[in-house]
Amino acid sequence: MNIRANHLPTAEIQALDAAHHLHPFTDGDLINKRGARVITSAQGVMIRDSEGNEILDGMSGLWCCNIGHGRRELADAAHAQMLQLSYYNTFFMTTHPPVVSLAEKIAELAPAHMNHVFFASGGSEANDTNIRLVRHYWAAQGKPDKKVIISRKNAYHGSTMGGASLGGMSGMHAQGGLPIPDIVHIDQPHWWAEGGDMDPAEFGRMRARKLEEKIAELGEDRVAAFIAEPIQGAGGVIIPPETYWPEIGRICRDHEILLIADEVITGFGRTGNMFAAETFDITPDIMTIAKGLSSGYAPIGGSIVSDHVSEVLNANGDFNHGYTYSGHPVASAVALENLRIIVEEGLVERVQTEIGPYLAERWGSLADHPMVGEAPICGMMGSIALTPEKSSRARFASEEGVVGLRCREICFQNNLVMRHVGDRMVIAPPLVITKGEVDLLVERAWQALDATLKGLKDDGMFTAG
Ligand code: PXG
Repeated sequence: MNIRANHLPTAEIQALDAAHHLHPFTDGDLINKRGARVITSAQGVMIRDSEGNEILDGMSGLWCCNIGHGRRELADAAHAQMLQLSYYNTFFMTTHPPVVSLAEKIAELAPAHMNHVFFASGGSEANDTNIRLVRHYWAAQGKPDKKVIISRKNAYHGSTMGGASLGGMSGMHAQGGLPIPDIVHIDQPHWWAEGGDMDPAEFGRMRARKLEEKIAELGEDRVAAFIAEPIQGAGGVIIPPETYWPEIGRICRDHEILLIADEVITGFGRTGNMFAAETFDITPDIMTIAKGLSSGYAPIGGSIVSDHVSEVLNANGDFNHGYTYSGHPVASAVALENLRIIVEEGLVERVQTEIGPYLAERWGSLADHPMVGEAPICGMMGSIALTPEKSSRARFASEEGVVGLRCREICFQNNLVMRHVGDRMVIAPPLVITKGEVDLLVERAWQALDATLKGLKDDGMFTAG
């Protein structure tokens, strides 16, 4: 790997970071005392820190680097586009070639009934667009009261006021006066944690019907849309029972509710199809995209909308909404090159037929570990539930997340990035990971589980709560 020594000594970077940089989702006092881990370069599925450690990136950065790190073609695309047209906007009757090509390509890859894209700089902004868009859609058809959006507890839809309101994370709602009005949350389809003695299929149907109950409670005339991730990502890679999505689809159709599939994580090959809508046979009216759209090489996201939605939008004057960077030319050119690589290198088929099944088999073997309750996986996103007692799916006596955090720290020391969500560990490696790298990932995960278990036993913490 060609690594340039382009940085100050680690301690100096950490001191500057502590002095001037506020981090997302981080305890500021803790990071400043301990010093941030400094990542200096990356190639393929490996990231490298300022101390020269080579770490396997089991999270594709933050669920985004689908084609792997460090591809020259994307750097070349950005370079060429910056020289040609570094910036121009898409407001007020203008457009430019890269955004047009990108929109055309996305329409080609999306389900047949979805042919228009409204661009944003990331997933949160795109979901803010969706809130305004679905309300405008119904208002334009004479139904201004049809504006409530139903989402789910433990969903993640971003960090803006709108995105975090759509999300169902109580810790986020607790800060900043959220959720904003007319967004409500129903229970999630998380069988392992909440299914009790119920059969998973029955539980899936029951949780889907929570949507129908909520629509009945509010009145159909007040509900604009339902939003959900096909697989909850930040919520812990929760793969719903297979009865869930068909029932959700029926309910949205029966009650004339728009269905927004938030594909920010699941899009662009992660589940073994271009979109998880295909994997779960969902027919969305809107899909949120970001992350894998550019594999994280440039900030870009958007909302793909179905033909009947775009027709209403286009027939009703100005949509008074947009971002300076909606369809940014450099981000568009980078995304287009990323999609070329995903398509021409057959990465989606690779996930479906080759590396996905291999990862599933190897990841599934972690379920044999004495501390693992389940190890579900779909394509290139998987999770493991940590438990002190497999048979009863028990939680630990310690506060939720304490064990998961310990395991994450041990993973990092063992040169593996695996994220924790409470006491669940999650992975979403780049789609280009090789079989040898999958073996390494699973080997390091197993070692980290062993070390976590030993530490818990030594500290008397391997007990159910
Ligand atoms: N929707 C979904 C489903 C996401 O996963 C967003 C929207 C927001 O996208 P932006 O680009 O605005 O971040 C996301 C983002 C985590 C984590 O800790 C997950 C995300 C972002 C940050 C952290 O798992 N997902």
